[in-house]
Amino acid sequence: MHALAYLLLAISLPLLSNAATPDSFMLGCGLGDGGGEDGDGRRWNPDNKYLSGGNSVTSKASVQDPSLSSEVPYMTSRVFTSQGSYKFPIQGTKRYMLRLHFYPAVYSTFDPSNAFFSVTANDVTLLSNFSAAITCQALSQAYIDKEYSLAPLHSDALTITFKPSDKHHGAFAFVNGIELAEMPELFDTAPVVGFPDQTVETKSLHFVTMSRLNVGGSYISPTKDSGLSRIWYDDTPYLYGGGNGVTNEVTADVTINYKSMPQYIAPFNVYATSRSMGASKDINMGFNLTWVFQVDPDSMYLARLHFCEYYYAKLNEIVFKIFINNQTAQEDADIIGWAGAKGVPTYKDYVVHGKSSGELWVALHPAPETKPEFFDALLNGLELFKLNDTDLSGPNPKPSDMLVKHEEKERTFETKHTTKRTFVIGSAAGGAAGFAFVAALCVVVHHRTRKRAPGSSTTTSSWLPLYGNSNTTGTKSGSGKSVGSGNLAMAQGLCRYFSLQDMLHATQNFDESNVIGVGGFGKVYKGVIDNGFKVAIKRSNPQSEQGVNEFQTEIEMLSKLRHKHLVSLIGFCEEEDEMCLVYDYMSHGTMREHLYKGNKPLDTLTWKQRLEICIGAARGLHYLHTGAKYTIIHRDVKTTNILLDENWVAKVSDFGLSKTGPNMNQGHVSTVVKGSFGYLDPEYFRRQQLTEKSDVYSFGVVLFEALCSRPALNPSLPKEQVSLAEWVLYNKRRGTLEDIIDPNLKGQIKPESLNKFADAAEKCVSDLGLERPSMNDLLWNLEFALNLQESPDGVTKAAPIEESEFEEVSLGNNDMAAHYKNLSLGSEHDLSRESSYDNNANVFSQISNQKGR
Ligand SMILES: *[C@@H]1O[C@H](CO)[C@@H](O)[C@H](O)[C@H]1NC(C)=O
Ligand SMILES: *[C@@H]1O[C@H](CO)[C@@H](O)[C@H](O)[C@H]1NC(C)=O
Ligand SMILES: *[C@@H]1O[C@H](CO)[C@@H](O)[C@H](O)[C@H]1NC(C)=O
Ligand SMILES: *[C@@H]1O[C@H](CO)[C@@H](O)[C@H](O)[C@H]1NC(C)=O
Ligand SMILES: *[C@@H]1O[C@H](CO)[C@@H](O)[C@H](O)[C@H]1NC(C)=O
Ligand SMILES: CC(=O)N[C@H]1CO[C@H](CO)[C@@H](O)[C@@H]1O
Repeated sequence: MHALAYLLLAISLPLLSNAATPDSFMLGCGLGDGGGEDGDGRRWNPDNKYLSGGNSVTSKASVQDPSLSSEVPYMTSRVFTSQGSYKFPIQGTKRYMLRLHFYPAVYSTFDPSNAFFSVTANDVTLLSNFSAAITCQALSQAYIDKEYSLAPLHSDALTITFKPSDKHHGAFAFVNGIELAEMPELFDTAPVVGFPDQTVETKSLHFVTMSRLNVGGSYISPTKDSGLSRIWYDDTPYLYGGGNGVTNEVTADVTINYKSMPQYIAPFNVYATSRSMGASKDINMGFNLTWVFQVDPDSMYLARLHFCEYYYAKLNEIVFKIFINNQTAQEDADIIGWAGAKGVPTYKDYVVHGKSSGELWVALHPAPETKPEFFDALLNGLELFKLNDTDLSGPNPKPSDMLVKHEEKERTFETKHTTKRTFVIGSAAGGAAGFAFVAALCVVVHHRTRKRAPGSSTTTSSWLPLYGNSNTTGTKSGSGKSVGSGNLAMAQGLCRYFSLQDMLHATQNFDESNVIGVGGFGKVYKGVIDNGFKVAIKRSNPQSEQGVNEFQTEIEMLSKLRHKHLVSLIGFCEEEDEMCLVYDYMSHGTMREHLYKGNKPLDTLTWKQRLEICIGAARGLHYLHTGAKYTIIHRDVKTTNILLDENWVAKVSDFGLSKTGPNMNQGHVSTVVKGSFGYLDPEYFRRQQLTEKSDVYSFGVVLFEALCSRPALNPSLPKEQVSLAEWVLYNKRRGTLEDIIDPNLKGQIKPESLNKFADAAEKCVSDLGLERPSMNDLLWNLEFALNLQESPDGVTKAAPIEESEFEEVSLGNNDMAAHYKNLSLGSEHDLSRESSYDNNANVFSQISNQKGR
């Protein structure tokens, strides 16, 4: 049956590319003659030529939110004060892709909170009573893009009508950008989940995109799509619980071959990455690999699952079940059976009726009944569309109370200070500023293993089915999960919500024996949730009044930053004045505790392990610096903030953050000096200007620590030796570096590797930020040092990239975060309370010292 589908799709249709086909329009509404170009280099034309009737004005947005991906088309708009339309010539027998872009800013006298309107495309309702402002607020985004796929309209004109609501006084309509393009018919008859005999003819239905995910991979920009300018997002935010499985990437020896399937079904990168359950049969049998989406209640949805297998080549090696909304959609999914061979992409469509809860679940589980060779399940991509023949609209999502409260506070703040609203991320140089500092990231465990080889033990034992038999739902109201209609990506609820009961249970009523650290905000406990999953729980001091709003907002705002080398925030609890943050438990504790104890070097890590840890941490920092469209400066990079999981994978922790009235200048943030002595960038200290190079400096000190196994500052030593950075530089310049490296490493390090490493570390601690390498360059050098260490004769091959190659590509593009409003750092507020010098070091180190005892 699928072969047939492919054949149908294979009928060659013109691929859409930007304005390449005659039936393709990209209008920047309100753009002047000549149009403009967006950040991806795509051309947008003025809209007036297609306007047909209605009272409208064009207006420029009064402020440019820094998170806008580009000025065009968002900064100009067309505002309709009465019903108005655009009219496009189309072919009545073709399917069309329509995207509407909305940036709810103030346009001259028009306040976006008054924009309630409907949009129709001929007779199809796309939006009704739509508020872009409310939708964006609920999603913590600056702008919203809506994507529709319209079935043949049997008309030679498409009229898109904007109509201000008559229920709301002073309502108006606006739009910033319209993309319309003919598209190939991507859809066919699809089976209905739960009704074995039913199918739905989707060719005649209109679609609105709810989600489009590159499972196990990362953001794919419109220009990288296979001709349809779609955006594919990372799937991690949608994963349910801690049972995230493992991600896979196609290896060089496998070629992805589309065979007869047209490329426009999905781009190469979607099929080149996947997520599977892992290598352990027992663990896999115990949980479902699950994604949860917030959708409009009670509608009809099409889920398109994309698959491509690259490890197995035979039938019945992996067979799994697909559940949608807890109903069996497929008993025996065998990718090789569908595709015919490894490396061949394929996809499956399922239609499902949405629940009134507005949640849509997709889950995979091995199918033991078919006696497959391996018990695993796999997914490469997932698209979710809402279908209807007349009405695709849905209610506005409801912003959570905490966001609303927060914004009110912000507004008061703004009028007082007339500074632009931004949020601040920086490191928790100390816990002193309360929860705002530690709320950090809500990173769902993102575990990337390169290979899913049969029987391989590279997958970890910690992939317990976190939610398998959990009591908590993770979706309680109050956790900020209130997403409504057809937003293209950003579902909320990346963090799991825990009840106080859960926390009490996990920590045996906050038993003192479970305390593994103490910080300014309170204590850190070891805990166990879900029958055995270990976590670290930071509990606010119940007396502390600080940071309630910050705590909440930061979780909401920042929860989408995630990376294999950043410590994961699993969730939080807020109940009866208790606030807790639940982190992934790092069973090997801090990097520091494996390097030295007191002032005594420890012989726990080999040179290679140290290099790998440094490389991991460097990746984490690189991601912070470049992974989002803004730069996140950690501000407190040190060996106690680099934690190690059970596989010795390094993860950067303690992204403290604070919200404040910032002083953003070009490329730096001027702020109160924070950080830990011994690691502090002298330039930052002198000029009080923070750049990402300050992190590079601190990281240079971390590298020295890895090499010498001694603290960054040791006041008990003779004066010239107190500062590790100075002492290393002094010795390096004298050629006596060998004398001060950890004696345990002597004879272990190849000289080439040592030289490369030491040179790189030395550059990091250059006096001037400009002379320090970027995290990316540093990463390259560290990998090179590792390569030199590992190559048998000291002769090196090309620099090892493998994993990083892929991450590199994705990093610059991880746009999740780019949808947030700007982030910055520093606060006068912090000043009084901040004291993060090393006399407090034990306090600070304990914060992250999640020792496993
Ligand atoms: C599926 O089952 C889980 C656990 O029983 C439940 O929490 C969830 O709400 C169900 N999902 C749907 C969409 O019904
Ligand atoms: C997986 O999901 C299905 C459908 O909701 C459910 O019946 C099954 O019990 C789940 N399995 C596990 C191990 O959670
Ligand atoms: C289409 O939308 C209308 C209005 O929301 C609804 O009544 C109808 O049931 C929907 N049709 C399908 C097939 O979901
Ligand atoms: C329009 O949307 C707003 C905000 O979601 C809601 O409060 C209002 O009741 C809606 N009006 C209508 C007529 O549906
Ligand atoms: C589930 O929750 C109930 C009530 O909250 C509690 O009594 C029970 O012990 C919990 N079960 C588990 C396995 O945590
Ligand atoms: C801290 C930060 O990333 N600020 C950014 C805010 O947005 C502007 C405009 O995009 C950037 O230039 C800043 O770097």
